[in-house]
Amino acid sequence: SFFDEHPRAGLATAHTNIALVKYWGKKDEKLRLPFTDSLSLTVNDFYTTTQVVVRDDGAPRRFRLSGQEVNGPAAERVWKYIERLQRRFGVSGTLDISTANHVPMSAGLASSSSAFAALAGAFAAAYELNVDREELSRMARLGSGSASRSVYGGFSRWIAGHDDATSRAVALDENPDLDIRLLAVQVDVSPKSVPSTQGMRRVVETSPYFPVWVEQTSKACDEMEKAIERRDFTAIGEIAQQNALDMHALNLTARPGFTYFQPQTLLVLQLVDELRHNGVECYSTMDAGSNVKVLVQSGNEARVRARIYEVLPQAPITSTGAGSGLVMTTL
Ligand code: 2P0
Repeated sequence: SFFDEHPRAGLATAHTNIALVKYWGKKDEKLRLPFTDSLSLTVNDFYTTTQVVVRDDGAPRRFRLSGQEVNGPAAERVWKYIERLQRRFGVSGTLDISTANHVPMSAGLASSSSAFAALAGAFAAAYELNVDREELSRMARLGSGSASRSVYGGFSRWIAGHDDATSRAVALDENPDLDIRLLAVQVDVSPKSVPSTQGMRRVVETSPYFPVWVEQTSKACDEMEKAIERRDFTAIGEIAQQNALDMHALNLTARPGFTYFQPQTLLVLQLVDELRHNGVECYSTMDAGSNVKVLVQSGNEARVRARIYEVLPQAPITSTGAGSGLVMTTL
């Protein structure tokens, strides 16, 4: 019948998340078990949609990004990940994967969190796996650590755990009743100097300050969770900004030290502090790159944008709010 011939297929959409308390260091690289919990906000405007088709007609496997076939290291990472999931769930078949990232280049945001969450979701939908969201989070984690948190909307917390079964994210507040916006300020377009996997490995292996980072970040997670419960924007911003500064300070203490800062990065960080001191409440955070994300409430967004534009008119600014979790469909 048509249904027997029709290949199994799954479709999923996941949004990018921005860590408010960062994941920066793996205890186990293969299983992607982190040293600490981390906590993030899933955003609305940046997302990945992925379709997985399972074929058994002898056609070669294929991975397309925005319609273009991808080969090389990026594709290898995807296929290694897929083979791992197939072994884990005891399923087989040649896959045809097509994916589209709706993450504007101008936002300067990494898309691996939405990419691996969407891929995990599309895989589960294609094979009609009977998995709950914590299991989907574990599956996403194996692709990219931060992807574990993109299974959920709003605020979520990745519980470090101690093995594959216990390391997964949980939802804290998927639909927060809190005015919070995120402005992504792109100060530099060049690819990041140190890929995050390598950067975190270097601090784990060489920084004498790494144990302090672990201790401070664990504390920051607990404080951040309470701040979210109280809907306390000020505390959320203060904790997020300090944790990002801690992470970037840690990188300088690796042997050899490294930094994601570019000259204009500092300029934006200073502008955010200046705005806040002048009564326009906003906070900065940064990931494994030179771009700055600004946390602000909607009433202050225009003032923040205007000031950054005044000083850095060439820096694109993209803004977004809280977004929803992984959505998946079996086709
Ligand atoms: C985070 N970042 O919590 C941190 C903060 C960047 C800085 O997770 O090695 O792509 O694939 O597990 O998730 C970026 O690293 O790393 C990241 P892998 P991932 O969002």
